[in-house]
Amino acid sequence: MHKAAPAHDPGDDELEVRPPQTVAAGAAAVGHALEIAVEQMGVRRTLGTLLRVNQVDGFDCPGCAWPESTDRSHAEFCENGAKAVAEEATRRRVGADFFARHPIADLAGRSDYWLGQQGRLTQPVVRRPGGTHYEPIGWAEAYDLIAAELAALDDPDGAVFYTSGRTSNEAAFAYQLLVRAFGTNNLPDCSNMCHESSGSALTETLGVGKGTVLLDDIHDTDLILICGQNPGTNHPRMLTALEVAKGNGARIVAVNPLPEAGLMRFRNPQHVGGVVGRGMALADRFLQIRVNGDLALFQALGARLLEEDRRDPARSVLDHGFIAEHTDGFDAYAAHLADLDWDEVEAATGLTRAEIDETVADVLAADRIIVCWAMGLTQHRNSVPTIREVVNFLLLRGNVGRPGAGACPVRGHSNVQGDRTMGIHERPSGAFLDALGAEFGFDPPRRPGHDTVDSIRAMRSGSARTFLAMGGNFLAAAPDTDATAAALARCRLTASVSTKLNRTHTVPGEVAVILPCLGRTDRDEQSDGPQHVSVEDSMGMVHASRGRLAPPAPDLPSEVEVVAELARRLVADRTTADWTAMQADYGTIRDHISRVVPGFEDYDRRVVDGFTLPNAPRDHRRFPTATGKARFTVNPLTRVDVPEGRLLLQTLRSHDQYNTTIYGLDDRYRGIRRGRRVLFAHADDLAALGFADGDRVDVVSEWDDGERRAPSFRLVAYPVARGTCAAYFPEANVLVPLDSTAEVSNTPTSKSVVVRFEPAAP
Ligand SMILES: Nc1nc2c(c(=O)[nH]1)N[C@H]1C(S)=C(S)[C@@H](COP(=O)(O)OP(=O)(O)OC[C@H]3O[C@@H](n4cnc5c(=O)[nH]c(N)nc54)[C@H](O)[C@@H]3O)O[C@H]1N2
Ligand SMILES: Nc1nc2c(c(=O)[nH]1)N[C@H]1C(S)=C(S)[C@@H](COP(=O)(O)OP(=O)(O)OC[C@H]3O[C@@H](n4cnc5c(=O)[nH]c(N)nc54)[C@H](O)[C@@H]3O)O[C@H]1N2
Ligand SMILES: [Mo]
Repeated sequence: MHKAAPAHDPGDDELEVRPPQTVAAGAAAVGHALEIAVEQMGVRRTLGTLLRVNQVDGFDCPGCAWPESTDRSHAEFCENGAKAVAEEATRRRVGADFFARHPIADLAGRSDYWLGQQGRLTQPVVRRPGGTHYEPIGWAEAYDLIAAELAALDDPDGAVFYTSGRTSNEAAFAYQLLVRAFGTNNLPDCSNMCHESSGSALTETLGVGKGTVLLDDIHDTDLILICGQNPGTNHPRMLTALEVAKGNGARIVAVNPLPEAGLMRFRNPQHVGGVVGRGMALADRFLQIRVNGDLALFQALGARLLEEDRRDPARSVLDHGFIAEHTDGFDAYAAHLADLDWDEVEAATGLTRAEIDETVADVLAADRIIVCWAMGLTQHRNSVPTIREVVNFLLLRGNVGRPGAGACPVRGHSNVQGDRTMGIHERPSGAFLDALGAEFGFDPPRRPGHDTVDSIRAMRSGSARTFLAMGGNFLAAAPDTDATAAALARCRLTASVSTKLNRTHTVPGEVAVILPCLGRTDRDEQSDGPQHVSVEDSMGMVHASRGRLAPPAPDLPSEVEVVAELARRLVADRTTADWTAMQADYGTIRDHISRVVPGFEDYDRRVVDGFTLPNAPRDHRRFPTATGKARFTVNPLTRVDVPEGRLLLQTLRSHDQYNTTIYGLDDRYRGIRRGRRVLFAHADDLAALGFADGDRVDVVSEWDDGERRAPSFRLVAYPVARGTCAAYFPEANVLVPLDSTAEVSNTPTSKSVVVRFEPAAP
């Protein structure tokens, strides 16, 4: 039995608010996952796919980038992984008849949930100049059209090539080669909106823009700080690792403005005892920090450790041996923190001196410490300095480059880290370009390209006129939805390689093309036989992924094939690359990669069993920074100024979504059902502002260049940190100003937006 896709969205009056839950996962999670999976895939397909997620011979879960354990249980997936698989392996289809029935104006009026629920795209379509509908186009004609538009540009920098983080290593490598052979580094990607701040800060301070811990380190450590991350929803398999860590005696400190269910208590659905029962308390300490307070928190921890060290030099509070041998900048850092303004720390963090002192006691009791973080740290104006302070904190006690210790930025998309390793980067290193040019006999462009925000500016000003997306949903993911829509609409051509319909398709350029493609779960047959691809997880482990399902339409190309088709038309004679051979056998692409990207030697053979990429700080305490040492840095203590009568808004994910893909309208752990236009704020803040739970308000963001408005949100009194509030991404993206970005990384400040409320029009 298959239910049809929803014909309409539930109205606002169906929204239900209950008290938040305090335990994550357990039986409810398994039940909910199976319900969604069976609804989309049917029973047979559900069993056939879910048993293959993250197995050695199966496909990599298209959900998060959390690594697989080497002793994989049969059910190495989680509720939200199951939803991600169901979303892709659905039996619903979008064909030519669908586009005939729904003009673009109609699609533009639909919700993200409705668009995604229509099913897999099966046929290439085009919107011709002035057209009101997408209409069918042949594959060859579609490729010809895109190649001709690109070839007609007088400057290759007039094109923008976006990538989302699901693209495999093989497709990503081929894609960046196509783009650089074409002549530009305009390769913005979802990283620019995600962990760019982590990459920037870690590269500068440790010399490698990736984390320094492996799964075994998490399992066997003394203290884990989890900052700005909601693993119960976004990395559910991480809870299993935390459970192991706790079993081995680790303490966990959760740093979050919200008491997220997954941080507080966990019932592991993979154990019989976990399906029932009360589960295990995860966080030993909950620091309910104000939004944007983490820079101050880590400075405070650092200042207190320095003070303890001075008071009792015999106690080895700091690892002076490590500091002397492996770091520089310590004296300037210590001098800076000697003047720390504690009133400012309390104002920024909302934490008491006692809470900070108790955390320092946790730190002093721990020989090995890991700091994990995600978007709660990376999407603020001062995110790069914040993550530099995380590094300072780790360096003080030598918590880098030894077992059970280190920095753990927890990545989002399942291959976002791999895409960067493969060269999806608007500012590639000279060494990468040298190797690429030598391998393919050409001279890659050296000018830095546009990141995501700069791409929007370039399209808005008309200096970029062609937009091509390898996956993702640029319009809904980017900040300042109205500005981004205006930018896309100004383009001569917008083209998307996509598995599902999404908001980006509803704002076409003068000419717009949608090219459907295979996903992770689909079988990929090329002329040399069935192909597998490979991905890199959050901890630098690379492994193969092989889909097995019959594709949703017989002639759907893989992403590699789309790249090869365009390359043969556009750049055939510009490099020595043999695009037909690369498409026929992805092993050929892996052979190229093995000669261009360090750490991938003998890639094609080693990927069968999987391997871990080398990481100098982690493996050898070698720090390839500008000075050859790990670097202490000095960062001014800053925070967002929130005027009277305003709150600081962060935008976050519900439990039923994958970024802009909305699986369902519930957020079970936070007690929300059948609706997404909610705004969580503290009851006392609401009262002080003259509002109450249940009121409908317009949310207005205030920024240097004026105001932005998101109409009609229901206020929900919720235990968030005082002075702050939260709403869902992507509904709230319209409030994030395009020019409000992080220093250095240029990441939109999706977790720091100053807002006020106005009563909504009745
Ligand atoms: N099921 C599912 N899985 C996913 C995704 C998904 O949408 N759905 N998305 C994937 C992607 S691309 C990513 S990047 C990750 C995202 O994973 P997360 O970073 O966990 O996602 P967010 O919902 O943005 O949550 C941010 C968390 O930070 C907290 N926070 C907000 N501001 C601050 C702050 O100033 N300080 C601190 N300490 N905390 C703060 C919020 O309360 C929230 O708990 O998940 C990946 N996995
Ligand atoms: N306000 C606010 N904005 C944010 C964030 C936030 O926390 N707050 N988070 C940011 C973050 S962390 C990220 S990573 C970005 C996410 O930005 P994106 O990666 O651009 O967005 P997604 O929603 O993951 O993209 C979903 C679309 O990808 C396509 N797709 C799915 N699988 C495949 C595939 O295998 N191949 C191809 N070709 N297409 C596929 C489908 O068409 C689907 O509609 O959003 C950012 N935007
Ligand atoms: Mo992300």
